[in-house]
Amino acid sequence: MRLSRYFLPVLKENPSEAQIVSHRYMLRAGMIKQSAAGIYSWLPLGFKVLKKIETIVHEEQMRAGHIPMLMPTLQSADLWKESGRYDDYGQEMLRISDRHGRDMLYGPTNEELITDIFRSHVGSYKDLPLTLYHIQWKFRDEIRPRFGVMRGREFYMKDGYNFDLTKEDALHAYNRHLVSYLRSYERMGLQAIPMRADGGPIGGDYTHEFLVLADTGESEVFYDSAVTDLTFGDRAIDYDSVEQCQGVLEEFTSKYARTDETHDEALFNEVPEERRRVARGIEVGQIFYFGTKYSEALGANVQGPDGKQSPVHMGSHGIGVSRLLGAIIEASHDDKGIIWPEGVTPFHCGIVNLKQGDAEADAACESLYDALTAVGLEPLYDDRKERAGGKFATMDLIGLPWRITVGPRGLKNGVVELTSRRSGESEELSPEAAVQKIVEIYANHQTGRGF
Ligand code: P5A
Repeated sequence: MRLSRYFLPVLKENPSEAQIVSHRYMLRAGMIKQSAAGIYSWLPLGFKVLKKIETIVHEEQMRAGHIPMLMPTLQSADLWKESGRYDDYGQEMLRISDRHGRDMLYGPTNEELITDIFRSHVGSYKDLPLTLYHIQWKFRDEIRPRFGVMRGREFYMKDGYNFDLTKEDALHAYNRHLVSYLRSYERMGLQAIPMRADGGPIGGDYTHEFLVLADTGESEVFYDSAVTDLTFGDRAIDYDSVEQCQGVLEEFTSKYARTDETHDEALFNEVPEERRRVARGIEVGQIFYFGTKYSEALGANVQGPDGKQSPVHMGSHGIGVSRLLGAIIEASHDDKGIIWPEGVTPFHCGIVNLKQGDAEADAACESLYDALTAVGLEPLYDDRKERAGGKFATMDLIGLPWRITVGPRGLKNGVVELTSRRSGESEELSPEAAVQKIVEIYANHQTGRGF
């Protein structure tokens, strides 16, 4: 993409409404624009990162054997009246009536809708196990929408639902989700710690939230610092293996880590004092096992091998896809702007032309641009007639992890400069070597072209 042809409305001033750094940088980098309280338009740069995160979530869900689909944002109230949650959900639910006076709502979650789909089409244990998921906009009329996409009213969520014959099978699905979530967050450059939590309006008493530690997080958390040493890494996992998934769950959840809702001071005090931490975190996902809560209410039964009918065992599992942009920025920025992890960066690298209009510099930039594009990478080429300082400030603000700087002086010696956004370190390389290095950096990350 050439910056002269892109739509990147960066702001020079700090927007006064933004209280936390991620919100400030998302507005300043021209990623989002508020359209109403807690409701945002996703401008091209923000949309690109949103889609990268969404792609990682899809890839990891499908890798775990979960099946993608799409349900609508608007739902009929009937199913919610059947489950009893129409009244329970209270003012967080946006209620609408259509021209015929029928009660509708903008879905805050989809347990009822998916259970209805299941009961219409599945009646036998032979069709189990089954996990369906979608990534769709949700609406919760939060009393205090704030911090930009972090606590929105309209927000983008991955929500998955498992259907199993027995509690044991459903717990395997739960563990499978935990593993797939660990992998997803790590690909986004995040450490998200599973912590025992509360079921809230979704229900069930077996649930973990995934928290990214950050001072600006809305949740108070209590944990044994040993949990921050754990990483999933690139280990191979067989998602069908009950033992392997259970093993990962035990490894990642056996140490004390709880949100304030389930915090137990006596248990916490058993953690050696020097490892006890009280901190704040951003909830980027939550998994639930709630058994037959919805299947009983909606009559979603399956026939077992013995011919007997019983309500299907279920759980639901959510990732806050739009919230993740804020969480990643909270975890990865400096005073100049965002620092995108390679896995989610909107463009793989920036190209800064120090002397636009200089025939040699222009040609060198064009050839770098072509070489990177030819190997499937997406550069953002700042081809504007601007001073170098302004170009650097924009690149630093929007946070591309790598920048190639091209100027007549370097070209005389056959070199360009490759700079890491994270370390600030630069090295002089031939243009070919710079391309090669970027190719190597991204060899371990998803590289496909974004939107
Ligand atoms: C699990 C999937 C559920 O709704 N039903 C379907 C279950 N869980 S949840 O914890 O309530 O939400 C899942 C994740 O969505 C994100 N989230 C939000 N993101 C932005 N703004 C909001 N107002 C908001 N509310 C929830 C969180 O990341 C949460 O973990």
